[in-house]
Amino acid sequence: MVRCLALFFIVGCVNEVLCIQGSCGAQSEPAAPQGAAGCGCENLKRAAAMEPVEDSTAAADPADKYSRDANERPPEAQGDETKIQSQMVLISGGEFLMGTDNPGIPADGEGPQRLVRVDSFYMDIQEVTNQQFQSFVNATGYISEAEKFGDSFVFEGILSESVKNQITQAVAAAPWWLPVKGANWRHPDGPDSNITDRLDHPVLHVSWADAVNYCTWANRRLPTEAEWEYACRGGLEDRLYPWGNKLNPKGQHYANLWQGDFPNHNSAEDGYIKTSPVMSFPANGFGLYDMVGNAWEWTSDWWTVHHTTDQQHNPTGPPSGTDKVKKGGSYMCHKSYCYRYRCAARSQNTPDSAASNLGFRCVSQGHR
Ligand SMILES: *[C@@H]1O[C@H](CO)[C@@H](O)[C@H](O)[C@H]1NC(C)=O
Ligand SMILES: *[C@@H]1O[C@H](CO)[C@@H](O)[C@H](O)[C@H]1NC(C)=O
Ligand SMILES: [Ca+2]
Ligand SMILES: [Ca+2]
Repeated sequence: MVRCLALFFIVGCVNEVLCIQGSCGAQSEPAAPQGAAGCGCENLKRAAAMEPVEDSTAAADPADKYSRDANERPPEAQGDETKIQSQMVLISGGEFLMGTDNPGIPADGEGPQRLVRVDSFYMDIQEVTNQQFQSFVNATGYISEAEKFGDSFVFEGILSESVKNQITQAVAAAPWWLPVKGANWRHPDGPDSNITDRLDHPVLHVSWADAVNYCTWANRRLPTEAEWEYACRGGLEDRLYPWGNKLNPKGQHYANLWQGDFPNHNSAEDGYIKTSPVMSFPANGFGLYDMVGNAWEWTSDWWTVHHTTDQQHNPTGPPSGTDKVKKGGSYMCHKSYCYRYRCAARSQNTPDSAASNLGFRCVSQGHR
């Protein structure tokens, strides 16, 4: 642990011990064709010893401090917020095959395929944007966990040279991730960046608690993994992607992913090197945008790689754990390192971690 704690972060992978030895990708999944299946582009976690210093109760009990009740505002202000909330679409409940028997990354617990039933719910058609998160922060004074910690993970490729030059130590196992002081949702590419020209992009650098607090404030909640995956599939059965099995049908891009050689060259054939404005690519059969790609999305489930094949109804994952499930992959995902832009794919982060490719969307039981 010592070496990683010195960085204040470790790069987590399926086997934490290997990460600490600084070679998680190569050792954790020697048989996987995707090489760094355990770490790839994604699994970041804060060292357990590092806790935010103030106001940890806010994260523990989101319903309390950041609920609408606790933040009464004049009706006209509430009207503005309602306008700025994402449109939602009804996802009619039903049965579906969750997971896959042909896992792209077996170590992630993508299988076995299993019959799952979910009740109807409403889902944001888009990832929560910077502007939406800003309206929440303006209304509540919420301070995100990355702001409390004072730093967050930023992909090296989007940092300015001046910021990069100030960072002497990268993470050995995944040198493209740098812990950057002053990186947070307001400064997604590091302290010298801002969100003024990307208010309609997904909010980034949000921890799991930040996401829960936002959804709670909006009278919504995070989706369970089962709800998220059911929604991702858009009514198709046993397909890789929300739109089918071909990554680029008719040569078209259906998601903001990485083209080129990860991590050195991003050819941006899909039009975007970093995040894209939400809804820049076609919706799936349920009218949902960017379910794969653009930003990873937090779910409410704790992480496990072991799943029952008994039929489940509204499964919510294990009762406890150390990591939360995230779904969908991001603009950094390429098949060579992160074949996780599939509906069955999954990955995890400690709830307090944040990064320049991780966001969320909300769901609710009732229409708004
Ligand atoms: C939040 O407040 C800032 C500062 O007053 C303002 O510039 C911004 O437009 C507000 N954002 C939203 C979404 O209301
Ligand atoms: C935001 O960043 C842009 C360049 O990306 C810069 O031109 C602008 O001045 C910045 N705005 C603020 C308020 O810092
Ligand atoms: Ca892209
Ligand atoms: Ca997404």
